[in-house]
Amino acid sequence: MDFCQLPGRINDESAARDKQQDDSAAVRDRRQTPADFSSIYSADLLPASGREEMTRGFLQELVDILFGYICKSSQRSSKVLDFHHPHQLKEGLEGFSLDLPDQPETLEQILVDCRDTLKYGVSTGHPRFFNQLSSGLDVIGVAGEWLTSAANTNMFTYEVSPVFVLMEEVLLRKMQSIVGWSDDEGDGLFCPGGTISNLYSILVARYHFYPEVKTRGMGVLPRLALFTSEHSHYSVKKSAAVLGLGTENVVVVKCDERGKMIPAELESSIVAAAEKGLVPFYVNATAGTTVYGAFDPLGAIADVCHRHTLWLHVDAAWGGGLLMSDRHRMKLQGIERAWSVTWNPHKMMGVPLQCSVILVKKRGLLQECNELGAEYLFQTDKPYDVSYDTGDKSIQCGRHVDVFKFWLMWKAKGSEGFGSQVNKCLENAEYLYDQVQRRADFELVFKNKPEHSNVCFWYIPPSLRGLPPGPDRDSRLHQVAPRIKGRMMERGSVLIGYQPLGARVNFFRCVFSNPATHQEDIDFLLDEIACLGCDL
Ligand code: ABU
Repeated sequence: MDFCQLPGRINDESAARDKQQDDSAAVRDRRQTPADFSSIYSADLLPASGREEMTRGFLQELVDILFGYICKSSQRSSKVLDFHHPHQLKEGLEGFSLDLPDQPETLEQILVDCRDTLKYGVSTGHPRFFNQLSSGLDVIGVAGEWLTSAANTNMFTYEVSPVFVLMEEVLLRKMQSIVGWSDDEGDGLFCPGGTISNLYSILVARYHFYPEVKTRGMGVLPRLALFTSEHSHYSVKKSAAVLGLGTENVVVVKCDERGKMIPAELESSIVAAAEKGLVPFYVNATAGTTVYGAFDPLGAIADVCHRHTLWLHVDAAWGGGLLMSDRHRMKLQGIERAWSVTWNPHKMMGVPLQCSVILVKKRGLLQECNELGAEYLFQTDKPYDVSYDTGDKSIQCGRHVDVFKFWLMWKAKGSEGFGSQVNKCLENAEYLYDQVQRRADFELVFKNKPEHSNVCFWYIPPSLRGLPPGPDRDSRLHQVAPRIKGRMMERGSVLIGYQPLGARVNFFRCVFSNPATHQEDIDFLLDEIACLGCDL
């Protein structure tokens, strides 16, 4: 494939900065004598007796690998990804094999495997990774995850996680107060991702209105209806399927051009559903939609929910981070009226995956809804306040410790640090918006300024520039983003997502959640897209 050259200015500046980092890494490397692990096995490490030094040496090697990866992830001259097709990775590459052996392999091989795993993965901390809502590589967050893994415990009881359980309480209280709930309301849980947090919201909403469903099952329910916007996350429908409510009973409410739910449409959908014999009970409003980054008008939606006595959930998985910014939190005005909120710190706040929270306004509801009181775990005669055995609020038994890395990052940055991080990402979005508007080879998907860090646009290759709007231009434009993306993955210089939406053919969605991204990366992105697509 005949790819054009990378823009010189960007390369020169990036290479000079990367060289400084390389130099200091080289000095550091020369000071270390590489250890020989070619005949050492995992059985030679702790807990084998007297193996403290061997274990320290091995972990030191691993730290060096991770440190090298972290340095490389921030270097603009390094690739975002070294793409291989699944069959290539399965077949094995230069000594990297996914196959599992019967006999133990040496620690030297184990270290090579660690290096290769990172090498063939995607560098989501790279300043030019724009593909996902969660990105970045926070050193304190990584340290928190290491510690969590070393602690290797379970969140279900205070007995085995005294510190982490209390940290969870502290973080949940803090987030509830930032949402705007009073001190005597609010409950919550850290969950394995935003989809599960949204699922919890439907589960507790159903239990709130029909508590007998827990014991008597679906037979006690009328045909329940849920409401969510056409731009909302698919997890609402998925949860309706999982919870036995049925995807057909999820009523999809119309949005305006900008992707915001129209409150009048919500109200008429509720009335229409009731007239058809359905029983409305739950509304999901989105604060920060996945593709457009739109904020539903929460106050007006709360008014509708109040009039019809419906549970209001706000999916702020993506937008919740903006609550940390004095400049942007007003975009979530009305969130305090929600009965439950999803907020994913692993997105806009840059906490390493995974870190998602469901907040429920009514205290005790999660416990009542989910508790089963397994006597082998949740004994009531333990020698401490067993209300801290929070595990029965969950639909899981074993639950990963997601809280520590987040708590540690909050300590390290303070609330203000998160606020500045959010501000910077939104400044980047405005910069991209301005650049796209300025350039003749790009077109915005909607004209309004970004509210969140999402910027949606098409690249218009030279062959399409003179074409009138219509089905011919649309069908050709639809093929542009996937073809550029394919080339981009081969080249590995940058990564951005694309999708169609409604009547709009495939377009790029750029999102910023990595504070390492600078304006030069945004210039690079646009130049690279233009370069990869100029012959289409
Ligand atoms: N839960 C949504 C994540 C989607 C994305 O990163 O684009």
